[in-house]
Amino acid sequence: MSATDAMTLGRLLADAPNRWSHWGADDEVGALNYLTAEEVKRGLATVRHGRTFTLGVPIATHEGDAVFPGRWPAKHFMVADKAGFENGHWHPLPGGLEFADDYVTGFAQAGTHCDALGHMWFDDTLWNGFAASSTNGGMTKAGIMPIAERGIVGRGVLLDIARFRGKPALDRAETFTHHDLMECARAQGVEILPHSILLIRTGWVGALAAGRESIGENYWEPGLTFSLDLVRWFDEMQIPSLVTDTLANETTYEPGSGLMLVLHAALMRNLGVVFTEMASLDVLAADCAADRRYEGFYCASPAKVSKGTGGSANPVFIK
Ligand code: UVW
Repeated sequence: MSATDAMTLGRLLADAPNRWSHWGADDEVGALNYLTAEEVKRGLATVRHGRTFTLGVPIATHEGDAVFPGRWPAKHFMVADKAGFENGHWHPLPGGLEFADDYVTGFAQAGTHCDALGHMWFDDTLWNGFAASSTNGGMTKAGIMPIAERGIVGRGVLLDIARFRGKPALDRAETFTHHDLMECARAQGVEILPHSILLIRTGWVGALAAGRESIGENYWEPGLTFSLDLVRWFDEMQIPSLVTDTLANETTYEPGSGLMLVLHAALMRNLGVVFTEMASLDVLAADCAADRRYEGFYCASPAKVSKGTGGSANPVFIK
């Protein structure tokens, strides 16, 4: 194939649906517009027991957090602690109060996080047609703030693809499609409804944390893989948000073309689907397998990082 006929995202997605301008020229939250007050109440109505699951992974761990190649783990520093008071660096406040303070630094896209809709783009254009130059020096369009202000709240459906396939975790580069999601839902006895927030468990984050998988060279994680039908299905189902226990919410390369992170383009940039990556879903999945209930109230919001490309989150799922 010559350089001129090489496959590009523009060509691959030429006939794929696109929701730019659907919610107005200034929209920065995309498919979250599907999460109306009715959807919040629909999510609340799923709660039976009040069992609560927090879906964030630990960050700044002693072992080093799993991060996508090219990034590095969060770092945590103690700024004030008891030792600092003992060695005279710090002095008690009037009245005798002492304190511990710390400083955490790291990538917005490390640990469990939501991506801003403008986080990735091609052809110099972000979500909703905003110019890629609006990212210069900070996201002035489609950054994380509008998503953080709105929150991601509604009916969540867990699709445990790993358990469905009878394995603790999917393999490196193992893929699945929307047909697999629908079959998994059928097997679990749960319905994917329009506007459902999809939580997809592959077991990958758990496998990374346990050292059964590693980042290493030629990293290629399992996940959803692109097809035009899949993108149309997300659009027809009006899926507002996709949550996975992988670092990037999709398999790393599209097996047919070798293009990278195609769903970031097809779902995030073009449809405005909000991605939450690196969620911890193993404990929730075990509970769902035990009581055979795979729906619940999902509630998340990223940190309000001014002009940020993303923000850490600790989503909550209530059954
Ligand atoms: C990757 O880690 C590549 O995904 P994101 O940048 O969307 O977090």
